Amino acid sequence: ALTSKRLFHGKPQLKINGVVYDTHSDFTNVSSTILNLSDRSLHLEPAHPIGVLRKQIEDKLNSTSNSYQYYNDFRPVVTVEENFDSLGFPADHPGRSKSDTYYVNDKYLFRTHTSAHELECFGNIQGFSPRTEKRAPTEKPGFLITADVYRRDEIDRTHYPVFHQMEGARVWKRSSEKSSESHEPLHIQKIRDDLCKLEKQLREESSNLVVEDDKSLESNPKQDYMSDLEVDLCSQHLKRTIELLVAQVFNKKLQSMGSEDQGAQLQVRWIKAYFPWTAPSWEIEVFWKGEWLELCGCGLVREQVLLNAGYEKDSTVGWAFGLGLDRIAMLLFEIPDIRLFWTQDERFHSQFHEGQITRFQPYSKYPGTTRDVAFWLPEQKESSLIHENDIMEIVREEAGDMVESVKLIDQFTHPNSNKKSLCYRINYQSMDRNLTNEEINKIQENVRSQLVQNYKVSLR
Ligand code: FA5
Ligand code: MG
Repeated sequence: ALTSKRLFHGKPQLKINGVVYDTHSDFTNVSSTILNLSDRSLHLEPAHPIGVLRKQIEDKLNSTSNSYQYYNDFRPVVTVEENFDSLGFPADHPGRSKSDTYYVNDKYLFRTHTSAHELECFGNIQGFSPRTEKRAPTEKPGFLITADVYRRDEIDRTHYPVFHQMEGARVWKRSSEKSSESHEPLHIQKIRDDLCKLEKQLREESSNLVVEDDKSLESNPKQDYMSDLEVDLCSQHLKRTIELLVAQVFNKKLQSMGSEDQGAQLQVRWIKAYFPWTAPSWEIEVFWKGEWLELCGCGLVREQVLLNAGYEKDSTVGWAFGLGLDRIAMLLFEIPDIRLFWTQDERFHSQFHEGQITRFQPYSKYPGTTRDVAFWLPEQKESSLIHENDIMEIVREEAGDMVESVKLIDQFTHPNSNKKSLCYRINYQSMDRNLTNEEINKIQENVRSQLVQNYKVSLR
């Protein structure tokens, strides 16, 4: 995969958010694009669509019970341990690969999800953190973490190498003491009470919500340490919490869309899923403009994660979710291209205000231009070292936000030589200004020569 010698000019170290890291030329695959994006913190800007959405969800989730501690300033570089190992990712999980993840070196990476901070925040609830040792316990039995996350990926209007997630979690300490009213253990009574409040709020505020649930635990097994009743109550609390936030966000949008959609149903469905650190697990999808849109993964936290965070065996049950913010914000604010979140153009920023969901008025659609690049891959052994994300990375590095999309438009294998040819179409278009043919030609030339230099392809 791509080595970044060129990007660091042979520097053995890299300074990120004030911390110095050693790099390894054969391991580091962080690009300067990523470095430049890593100190933006869009989710902290009160009038930025991502910031507005974050605040709205935080306020909503804390409106029922004020149970969630906020964490909004975790830095993006974490350890491989935090991002993967502590959550039980197997050694050969594809998410760990260098084609998917930005590594600073073999110990540090740009977090690929906000779950990387679960361990620390679970620890904080009871005043123990694996990194900071003892500290004062937070008063709250839950938390919400919002942060930028990084993934090497394709390039188009809905994919960007940095996006935003909100992690939510909630725990209940088990008790053997029984409630005098219900004769059930106190924590069961507590989960029931919490659930009751949520259900009431959902009924009052979101009577148009239609939920297709999947409660079957077949091929989505519960953990042995939890009772059937605990699994049932915690799962319901998790699902109602997410439904409440989804309903609030999407109903606000329905209302702002005017009278014809008033009273329209809001359809969501639960689908079983798999995550190494939750069991059982689900994803929620919402039906929006004729399509099912995936919003969030979640599940009941595996006890091993709680044990890793310093909890006593059998002491605690709880849930966690990870919600993607960018796609929701695009739909709410009617933002047609994910790159717009990152623009510095005042014509974008002046349109948005704290606490308000307003419709984006495109200021202009500047004309775009396309260029194709076609090449023969090198011999078998070496061609397997090129991942499509590496090609995306080269274009991203040369064109920055002037690239709208990159698509494979043709591939074939020569019948005699057995050599493989690929052709990519690069769509150049700026959100902010007109591009000249000259500058595009120059960028395209750089893309071509970087492909040759890094991957030994033969241009056609
Ligand atoms: C995760 O990242 C898990 N950490 C979620 C989780 C947390 C599960 C806690 C269990 C417990 P996933 O890769 O599916 O899962 O991403 C979660 C959400 O982030 C998705 O549902 C989607 O809304 C959003 N998302 C994922 N990839 C992208 C992308 N490339 N661009 C924009 N949003 C994305
Ligand atoms: Mg997913």
